[in-house]
Amino acid sequence: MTLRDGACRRPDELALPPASSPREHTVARTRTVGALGCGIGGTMGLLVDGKWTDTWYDTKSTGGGFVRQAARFRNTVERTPGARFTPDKGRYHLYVSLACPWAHRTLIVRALKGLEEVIPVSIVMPLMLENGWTFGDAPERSSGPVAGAKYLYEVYERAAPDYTGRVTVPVLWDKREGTIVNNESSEILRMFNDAFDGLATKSYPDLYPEPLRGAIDEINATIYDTVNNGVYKAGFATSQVKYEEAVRALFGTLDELERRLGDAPYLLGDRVTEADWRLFTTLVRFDAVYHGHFKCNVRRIIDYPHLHAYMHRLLAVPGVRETVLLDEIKAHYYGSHRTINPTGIVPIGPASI
Ligand SMILES: N[C@@H](CCC(=O)N[C@@H](CS)C(=O)NCC(=O)O)C(=O)O
Repeated sequence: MTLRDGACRRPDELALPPASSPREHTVARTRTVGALGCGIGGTMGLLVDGKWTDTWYDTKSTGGGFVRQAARFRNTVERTPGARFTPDKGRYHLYVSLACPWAHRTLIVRALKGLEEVIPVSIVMPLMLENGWTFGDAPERSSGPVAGAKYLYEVYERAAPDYTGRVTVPVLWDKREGTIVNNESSEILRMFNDAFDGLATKSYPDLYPEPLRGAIDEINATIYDTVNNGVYKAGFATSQVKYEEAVRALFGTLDELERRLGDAPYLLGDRVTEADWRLFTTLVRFDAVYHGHFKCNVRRIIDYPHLHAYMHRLLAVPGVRETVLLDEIKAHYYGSHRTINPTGIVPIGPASI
């Protein structure tokens, strides 16, 4: 098994497009190394009354615990005639990061339904430092319909000049009104599954079928709290107690999911639902990033036979592999979170996931 160019995959295992050039990362890293901060200023920011401020997550007021802010833009694209936002080819634009597990959900459903031509995408650069998410020079890295923007926060400013809050991906942008429709991945995922179904070029089973909704909501809630957001609660904790609380809950759920997946191929039985894709984006990053960078090192996914096979079952679904760029994922996490990895060094392993 050879490790090439710092890749964490066997070349035959994930045939993926290359990440941004290592030189690009090095340049950005050198430029910002003086701005490292721990807790107050430094390498990540938010908008306050429409003004960008370089501020890391505040964990002082929560006893060292990381608390994720609720998304602010919560409109819905719906098929109801006369609705403000109705599905339409080319009307909407999606802003994502390939590193981000939340944005990844939306990219997966977009790929599964063949919505690539219907909803074009802009992919921010891997590093998120003192200006937050940044656009690049390549066409797919550009700011899309918000012409001239260098940073994602300008997209938020355009939608709400007085916006206060974090500037996150994914963002669903409406070209017609020139505003953000929604910046909550779980809701964008459902819109792609449902409202955009009539524009889909590939048929894919409903990910939120009526009879399973209660069970999906229930398992989503546990997985969101202890796994999807759980890894962040572990990684961004600034107290031992909060860190351990998060890690114990995380592995409690993973152990439980391992038992569940011993009996059925998917979380809710024989059919794949949105709950599987929401879990997948965390699992696929786990061994390469969360295990080391976020100190979730009790076990790796590869150590769980059923979870590991399940992750690979989902990875093998046509269209999904192309959405998983492990080099870019690693470059983002290890390079951007300077409070927990001040050198920005990106580890070369694991050899495979
Ligand atoms: N609730 C949001 C969370 C999205 C989110 O936190 N995205 C991260 C990237 S993984 C982000 O953009 N963080 C920037 C920040 O917090 O400043 C969703 O699920 O859409």
